[in-house]
Amino acid sequence: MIETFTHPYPWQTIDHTTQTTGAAILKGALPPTVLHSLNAEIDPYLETSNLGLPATGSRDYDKFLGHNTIRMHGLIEKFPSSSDIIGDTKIVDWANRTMGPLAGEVLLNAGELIEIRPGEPRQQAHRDSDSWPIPLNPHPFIVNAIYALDDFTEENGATWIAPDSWRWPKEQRAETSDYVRAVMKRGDAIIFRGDLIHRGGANDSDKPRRALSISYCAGWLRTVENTFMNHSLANIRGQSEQIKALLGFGAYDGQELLQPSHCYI
Ligand SMILES: O=C(O)CCC(=O)C(=O)O
Ligand SMILES: [Fe+2]
Repeated sequence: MIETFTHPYPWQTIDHTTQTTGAAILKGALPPTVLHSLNAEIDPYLETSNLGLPATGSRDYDKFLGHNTIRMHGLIEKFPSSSDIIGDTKIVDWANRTMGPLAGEVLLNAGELIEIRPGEPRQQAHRDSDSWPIPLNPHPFIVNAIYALDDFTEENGATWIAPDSWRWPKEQRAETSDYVRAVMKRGDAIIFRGDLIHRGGANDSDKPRRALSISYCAGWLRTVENTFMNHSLANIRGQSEQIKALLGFGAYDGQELLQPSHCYI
């Protein structure tokens, strides 16, 4: 079971849980109004745009991303309601505390819409920290928040999570019995260390499973999403200082959290 927390969130306990077993579910992480407006922005976009099906040039990476899975970045530009989620102070503060000893300043690693469509098999098990060739560490250098925009069920692809697996040797694989499933109501979120083994589930239902995956990483890492190129300057200029800093529009001093005055646009 993944420890589950309700409002008002007891952050000291949540910090301890995510630091140790590695994951926690936050009930009602998204206010209903935000959930509603975000889905209302995504629906027409998916109907009218080129669906973001993978064509990376690597057959293995495309398989990892999923041939029946919509993935989109540049969320702030595409879906205005996503900026409140990406810049949500309580989650960004949690990311800072969790990675603090390693991270200095924290960046948005990737803001991703992940819509697993019917027929998608379960994803390859991985750690999000595998993006970089860095040994596992007592403190993570990436953390993730996956927000359920649809109910997550075992049938429609609720995320598989292997608690404690960040402590394992890097090459140790997770057995089926090592996993728990992030069954959640829409609006809930699972927050976890990015060095925890996990994977998206198979969607054996007849409806999509929609989520936002918002990951934050240490400021000294090369982010998976190229946030500079994925957002227009005109849009970024209108965003909060917190968002500008998270997207990397600031000087990196290696120690302190970026103060708003340091942002250079
Ligand atoms: O969609 C999910 O539940 C998890 C996806 C994931 O872990 C990933 O793509 O890195
Ligand atoms: Fe992942």
